[in-house]
Amino acid sequence: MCGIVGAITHRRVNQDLFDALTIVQHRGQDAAGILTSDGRRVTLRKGNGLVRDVLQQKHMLDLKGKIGIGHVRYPTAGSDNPNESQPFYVNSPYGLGLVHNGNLINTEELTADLIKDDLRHLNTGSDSEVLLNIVAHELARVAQGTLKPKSLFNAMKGVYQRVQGAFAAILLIHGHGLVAFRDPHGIRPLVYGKRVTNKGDEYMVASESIALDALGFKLIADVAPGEAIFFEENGEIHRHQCIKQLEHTPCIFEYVYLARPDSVIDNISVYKARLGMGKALAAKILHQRPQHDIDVVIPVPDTSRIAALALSQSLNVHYSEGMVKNRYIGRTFIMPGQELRRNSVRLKLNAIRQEMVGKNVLLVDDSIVRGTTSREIVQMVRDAGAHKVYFASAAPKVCYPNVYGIDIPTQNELVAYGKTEEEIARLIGADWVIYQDIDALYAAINSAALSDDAKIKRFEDAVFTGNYVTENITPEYLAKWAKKRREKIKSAQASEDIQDVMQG
Ligand code: PCP
Repeated sequence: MCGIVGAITHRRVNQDLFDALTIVQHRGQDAAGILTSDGRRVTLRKGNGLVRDVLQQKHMLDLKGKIGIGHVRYPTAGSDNPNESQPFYVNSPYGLGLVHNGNLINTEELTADLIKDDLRHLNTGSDSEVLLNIVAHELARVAQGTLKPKSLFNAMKGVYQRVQGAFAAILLIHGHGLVAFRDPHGIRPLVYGKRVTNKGDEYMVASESIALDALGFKLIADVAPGEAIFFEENGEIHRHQCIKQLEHTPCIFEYVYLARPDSVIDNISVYKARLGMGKALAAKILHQRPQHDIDVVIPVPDTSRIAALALSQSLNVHYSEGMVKNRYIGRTFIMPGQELRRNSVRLKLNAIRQEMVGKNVLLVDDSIVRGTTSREIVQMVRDAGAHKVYFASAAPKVCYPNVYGIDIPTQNELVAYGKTEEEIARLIGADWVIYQDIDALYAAINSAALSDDAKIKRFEDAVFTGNYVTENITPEYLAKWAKKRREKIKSAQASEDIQDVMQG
């Protein structure tokens, strides 16, 4: 997952983009970038690092214009190449910039077509560069002078026919405006909103509604699956359903972990969904162990706090913030490399001895993925004097890779794959492990729908069920995917080793 933003304003847009990216920083800490257009020139600044580090004052001064897009990158295995950070830019037709969240699943075929048939050059291994070039090719097919909405949507139809997978994207067309578009399943989130000023209306598109809230934009709607919205520089907006909307299956992991709790995604409150997850988990605990001996419920901060609070209230058991998170350490799940993740757990979290000594502690986490965090924390809590350590996951067992842009790629890395709860408990050193059921997770999220028609029949939930919503995700595809990932990790490690030798 990544975070994307785009805006058209009546003043310099750079600060709004910077602020919005800072707000969606939790969606990616690896790289950041902004591209703006002032009608004459397109300016791009991007690189590896946090928003505040990549976009310093000197860079901000260069980012001129009232229209722009921005990106924060969440890394996937082995991708620390600053050239793969976004936005991407191509100069023809018009001058196009693109930011993309998600992952295409037919990148190989698209790459071959782009090179062989469309005679385009790709300079990185990024599927987002592929997406931009597909868009550029389709636009060039229809472009004649000033771009009219009809031609644009015609081109976008061509894009939708060629591209498969997950994509929420914002395109900047120099001299024309912004285009927001989202895959026909609506897997990754994308919203837009309006800010009224005395100079006229301003628009922002973003991965999460919180970016709009914080900057004074009023949420208008989610970009619909298969839709493209053209925000013209003159303030006109055109919406068009470019391809038949398939079953709307938003990513379930957004509600579990990825999104900030104060966001509303597809008209479902993330905060309320997490409260529901806690309540549902409490019900399962009471069902399995009506006579449980839990003395205290402690969340593994930050994401699980809300679920843990609801769980403790439902169980009527004391809630304690007995684990403290170092606010200067980021989200470890979205850090590249297993070694880095393991080391960061101890630096990130610490146990308050007085809250757990001699007690039966129920730790609550939003999810257990590789088990790195849970293993370290269980040990930490034991070292702090807990009598028994139980571990509850607000999500079901994560057993399958994600091919739509979240770094959960190979089964062997997943602690729950092929294991019972007892085996997992032994592996992470806990006295008892309990997971949410998938039906209960669905019910919890749907209970947070802000209207009846927002309820979702099927989520993109393959990490829990192994059922992929797009076609072509066969065992062969997944095996190839895993192989590619291993190769990428190897080559990234090799280049790190070379750097060590050179520096050493
Ligand atoms: C992540 C999540 C679980 C961890 C990682 C699961 O925490 O909340 O605690 O991953 P693992 O099983 O592979 O260790 P963070 O990324 O630190 O995010 P946050 O603080 O937002 O909960």
